Amino acid sequence: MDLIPLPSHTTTYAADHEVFSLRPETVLSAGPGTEVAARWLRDTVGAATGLPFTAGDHSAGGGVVRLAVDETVPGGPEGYRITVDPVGGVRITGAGPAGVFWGAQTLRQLLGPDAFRRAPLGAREWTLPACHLSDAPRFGWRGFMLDVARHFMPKDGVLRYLDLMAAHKLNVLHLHLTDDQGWRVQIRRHPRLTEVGAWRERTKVGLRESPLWDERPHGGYYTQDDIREIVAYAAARHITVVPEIDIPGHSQAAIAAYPELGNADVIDTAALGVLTSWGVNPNVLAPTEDVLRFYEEVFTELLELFPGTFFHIGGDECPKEQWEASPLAKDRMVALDLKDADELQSRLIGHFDRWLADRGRRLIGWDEILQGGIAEHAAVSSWRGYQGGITAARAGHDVVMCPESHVYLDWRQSDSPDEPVPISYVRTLEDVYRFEPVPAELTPEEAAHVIGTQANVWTEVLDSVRAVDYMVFPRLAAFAEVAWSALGAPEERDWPGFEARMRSHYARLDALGVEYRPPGGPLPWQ
Ligand code: TNX
Repeated sequence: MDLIPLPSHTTTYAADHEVFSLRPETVLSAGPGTEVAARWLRDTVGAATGLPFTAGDHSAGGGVVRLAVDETVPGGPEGYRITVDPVGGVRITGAGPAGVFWGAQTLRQLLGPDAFRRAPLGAREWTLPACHLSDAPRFGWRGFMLDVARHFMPKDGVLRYLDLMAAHKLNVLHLHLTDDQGWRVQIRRHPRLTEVGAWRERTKVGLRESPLWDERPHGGYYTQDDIREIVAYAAARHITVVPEIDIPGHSQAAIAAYPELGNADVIDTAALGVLTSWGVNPNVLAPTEDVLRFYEEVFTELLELFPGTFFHIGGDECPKEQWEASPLAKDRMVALDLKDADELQSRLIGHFDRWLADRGRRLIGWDEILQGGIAEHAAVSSWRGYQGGITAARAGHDVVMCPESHVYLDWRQSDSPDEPVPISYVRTLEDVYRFEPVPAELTPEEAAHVIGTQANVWTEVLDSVRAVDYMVFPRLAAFAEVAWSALGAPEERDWPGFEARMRSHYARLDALGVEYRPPGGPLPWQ
């Protein structure tokens, strides 16, 4: 069966290798609350198998695939059970609609790799092993962050990544929509953000000599309708999209579009273009009321597009030199009785924390938002190791653990000189498999604030879907298992067992068209 992620609760199988055969006459009985899962099964597994999955409660001899919500299924709203009976058919029961959907994902894995294609290879029998399986996730936030700012990923690529996330039972797509090098979402009130901010001249893609080194212009953005489509496509897979608008650092693309957003009393902001190099950048937003109003207008449009609770405001890597040199910023610090620029940043984040809370949303930011005092309702993405997350959890704030030490998927996968993207330290598939999101030093009450975990892929050197695939897979499969399954302490984990299951999983990824890093090392053209 080789399921990935590993079902976290008891699994029992019939010993005698009996199977249930899905047939054209097999009907799909979808109870209340199972519409999303039913549609996905019909559209996706239906396309791969050629089976019609006709709606109905009884079948003349073809058996039934029954979907139902039953709140007594254990493990929280995403828990589910599957029973495959050789005669009667399949029953997927979820504690809530999402549970049924994750059960449908498991069902596709039980059908074998060709169930992951978009059309049947030919007529064949589709069988499921007789089994009983019960499963539920460890974490409620199982995230994947895609940096679409450094290199734009066209809409189709994002939709495909939502499919890939669903196949791995990941449920939060964090879209890093803005950075120094690009602004990637249309804002009606401030059109220059994309007219100017979405395009840049000649950028070096490689960090040093690499096949990806190039100096082409680059650009692209999502219209508001594109975003509506992405969000709806995600919802049809029980995935929430969390937008990130990075402030007050990583904002040069916005300043290039509207120079008044920058520290015009210190530098000539009108001379700034969209940034064409990488790294931490001193050209940050001015900490003024006008800038707050501008971003309230931006966020107002985005709240209409993104219905999820969390809204990510970045907050990372904001050098304070310009604020320290700026008479305007200094006046503000004096007026507000602040002792330093960190407190000024904390004020700015605090403003949006309250602004979002007033609108029924919650702010999340990178762990730098702890500096100068963390805002009242804020949650933290802990990226500079575990420490930010530990501090936040101890102070009663929710945390998503995504330490660069383990789950930065832009980091190289081996020390081979043939690795196509030779950045930072080696993080192997096994390193990711042994990643533990909850630090041992937290008490159970503190640990309850670790609401989940996330793998992040930054795209400075990844300029295509192929390049992203290579860095993300197979490591995202290991991450998905860490996020979903109760695997125990890192040193106790069954790495050989995971590797063995991965052999079947590579066949699924092949059928999905994922260009993962092969276990034997990079291919000559990668
Ligand atoms: C740090 S992680 C960053 C990103 C870079 C990344 C490269 C974080 C919040 N900031 O801007 O892309 O390192 O690995």
